[in-house]
Amino acid sequence: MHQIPTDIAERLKKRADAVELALTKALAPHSDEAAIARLQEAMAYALTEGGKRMRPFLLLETAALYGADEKAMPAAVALEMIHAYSLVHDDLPAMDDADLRRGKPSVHKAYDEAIAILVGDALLTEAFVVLTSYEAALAAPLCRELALASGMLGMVGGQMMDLYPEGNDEAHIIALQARKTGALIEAAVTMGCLVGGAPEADTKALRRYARQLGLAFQVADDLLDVTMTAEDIGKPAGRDEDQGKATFVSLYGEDGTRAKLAQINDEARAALADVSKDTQVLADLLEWQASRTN
Ligand code: GRG
Repeated sequence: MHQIPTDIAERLKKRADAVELALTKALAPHSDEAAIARLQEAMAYALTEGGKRMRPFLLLETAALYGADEKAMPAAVALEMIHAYSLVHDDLPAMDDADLRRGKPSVHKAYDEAIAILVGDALLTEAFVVLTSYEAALAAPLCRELALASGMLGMVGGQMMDLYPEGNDEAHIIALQARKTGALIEAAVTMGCLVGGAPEADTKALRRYARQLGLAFQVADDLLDVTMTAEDIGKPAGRDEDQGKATFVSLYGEDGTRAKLAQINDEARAALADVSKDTQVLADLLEWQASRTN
């Protein structure tokens, strides 16, 4: 069993606070037009408070390997905007129909359905506005990476596979999660490498790490669904079972899933060994995420 270093939680908190501030600034200036001001308020509701900010953390820590964490903040903001949009749309009645998100009413409950759709649309598009603050030679690959990871063959494609499943076996779960949640996690690392100007061999190894981390994230999420109460995780209990969807836990049982998580983390650590920099923080992140409680 690997130890969770005490300072990873502190480091996450520090980065999360900085990201929260940058997200708040990204939504300013506040408009004088009532409708726009309401949209901005609903976007801020979706975007700020309560998120773990794991994707921005990963992006900033990857860029930090190459001394570029400050420069990477707009990329981290853009990535979190895409993540927040996906959660707002995922909670809609037409999708997961969730009344709660992060322990408080989801956007369509706090506002209404039309506003929730527009909040998602606006966060998605603003993300790319934020990326244009980089010089053109960097903005273009960042936009491409984020668009590919979040679009047809990435997160949206994964959501489609989830809503209209064609299988219930391990291969199907892994393929859909690689797109639905894995693609943005891999994009976090790739965008950090782009901002930091990482050598190609490092980028390749870090992407391998991120693919394992993405898988580990989903496995840990499945474990949380069975080990935490609905109140603990702020969402309705038994969601996936209700829809008859297979999860890692339904396939392997709780102990088998924990063994799977350990094996995935080992593979992620092996990928980190091929990076030319000191990647201890990224290794610590594996331990932290495997034992997270939300
Ligand atoms: C609607 C286009 C569209 C996509 C939705 C990501 C996603 C795709 C849906 C989320 C559904 C879900 C519960 C997936 C399990 C893993 C996951 C992405 C959890 C939420 O991410 P966290 O835990 O959230 O990083 P916080 O609140 O910390 O930001």
